[in-house]
Amino acid sequence: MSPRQCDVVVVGAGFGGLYALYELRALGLSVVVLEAGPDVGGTWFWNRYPGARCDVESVDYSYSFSPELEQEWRWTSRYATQPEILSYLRHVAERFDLRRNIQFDTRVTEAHFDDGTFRWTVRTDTGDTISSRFCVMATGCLSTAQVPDLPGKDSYRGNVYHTGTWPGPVGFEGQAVGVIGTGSSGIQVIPQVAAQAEHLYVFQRTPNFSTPANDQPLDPEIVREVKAGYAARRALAQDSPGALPLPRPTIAPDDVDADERYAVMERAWEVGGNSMQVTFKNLLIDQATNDVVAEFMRSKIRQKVKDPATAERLCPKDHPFGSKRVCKDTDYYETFNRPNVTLVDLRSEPIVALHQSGIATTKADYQLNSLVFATGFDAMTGTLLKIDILGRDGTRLVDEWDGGPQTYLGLMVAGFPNLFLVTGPGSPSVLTNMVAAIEQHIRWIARCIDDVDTRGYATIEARREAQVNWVTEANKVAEQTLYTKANSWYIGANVVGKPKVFMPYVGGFDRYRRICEEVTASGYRGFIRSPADADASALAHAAPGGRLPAGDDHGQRPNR
Ligand code: N01
Repeated sequence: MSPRQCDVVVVGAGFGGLYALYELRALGLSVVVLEAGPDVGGTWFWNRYPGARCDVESVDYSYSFSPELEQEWRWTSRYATQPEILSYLRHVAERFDLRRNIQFDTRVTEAHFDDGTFRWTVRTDTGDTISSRFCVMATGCLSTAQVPDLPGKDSYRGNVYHTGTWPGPVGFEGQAVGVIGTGSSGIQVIPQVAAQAEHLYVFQRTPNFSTPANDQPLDPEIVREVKAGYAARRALAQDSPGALPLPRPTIAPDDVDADERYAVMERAWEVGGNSMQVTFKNLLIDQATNDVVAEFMRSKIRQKVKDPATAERLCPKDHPFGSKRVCKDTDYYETFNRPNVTLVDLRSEPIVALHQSGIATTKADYQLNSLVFATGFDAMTGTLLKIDILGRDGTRLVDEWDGGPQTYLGLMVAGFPNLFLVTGPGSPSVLTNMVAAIEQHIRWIARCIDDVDTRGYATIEARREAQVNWVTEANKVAEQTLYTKANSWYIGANVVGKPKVFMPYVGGFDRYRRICEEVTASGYRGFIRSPADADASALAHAAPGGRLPAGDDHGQRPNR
């Protein structure tokens, strides 16, 4: 049977895939979206553990592409819960009639480029084969759950969960529960489990910094103000390093006296959320500045946690503030004041093994009915490398990235024509408001594909030299910061054997966005478009394998 044909295959139907479909379809392209899950949502579909909530304010963690959507959707709280974000994405799918081009329950297993036809052949675990001119990997940065290979892992007979692949509603009443991991997911799930379980054991390897989310219902008056000024709010975010409408810090700790220094941090603590990250300038560059904030954060932990020994074990001391994702919590530290919660410090009593009924450490044996892995993800590269991606001359992406991911702008990889990454390694992605980063990438990709077509090219790909320069530049910027002082997932440190490369671009969303715009304006500097003699006036239809005719169901099952 000959494969289905389309212009673009998009992999994933989360924030990235849905918006890619919307933009690309608007260009008259036939698009097929392949999604492993049974519904839209991507990361926000699977991370449905109790307490899952966004750590970017809901009014900002939302699409900006449709002013009508902005005005009609009503967020109910400062930080949206996972169910609310999923409802939003379902609404987007309905409102823009996106579902007709999405095939659910379909995991992409292979994507192979053919040098002769300039087409990608995409295969799935459902036996589908699709042939497309372009392939957009909207596979998410945090979509492959990471379970550590602990001794005896398979002998444990209790219930096992991972926060990133949560099965649906789960009850812990009357149970002894263990949670391994105290990152953003652990810090959110732990208070929820503690409220249900008979006893909760928190297995902590590294304490993290967490600021209060100070979540609250959104005041309708504030919502009205935000909606009236959305355009300006989005514009401010576009010109900020984190793609967020936050003020830029202007002072260093030494610019003010001790009282004012403390007051700056106290005000930020009261506001909560991301405020602590914009207290002082150069917070992630200057160690002395960072020490001031880190010590303030530790003092707050000591105030909140009644038992001094437990408080001390919860104080992060091995990495700068913000060099790992700063968590936002609701009652996390207070949870350790509950009589039914025990903090197990894996630095002083490492895990020896899991056994049939629990976990043995070097000091004790913990009997557990359920075990929750809040142990994170094979971030940024894991999901892409699980797909067998073959580029020009049969080059495998997994081999190209053997020493760590190499991209040009986090958008394309040399040797892989017409393959686009959405918020790939080498772009600001996870260091920013992801929705804004996704929108910026999708717009860039859509424009690029349109340019390729209208100018009569068949392919575009990154020049290897441009890629090498970009990777060098991204590494140089990272090395000037304190980010590289932490064993974080940003650097692949959480996955045994993963190359230690700082993956996101740390130079700021505003700067990065301008670089991307300059590249487009320069006629795609650093990219090769072929055939070299394509005429600027050539029609898209004249290109090899040119656009399929648009039709009502053209994205679903195109007829050629
Ligand atoms: O994962 P993590 P996450 N033995 O990698 C521990 C986003 N997110 O799912 O630090 C014992 O941060 C590990 O310990 P250590 C957000 O971007 C956002 O929590 O490696 N422990 C760590 O404590 C975030 O950064 C939201 O020593 C082990 C934990 O597991 C990203 O997702 C909510 C271990 C993993 O922390 C990932 O967060 C949730 C082992 N063998 C997630 N292996 C919001 O928007 C790992 N750990 C709020």
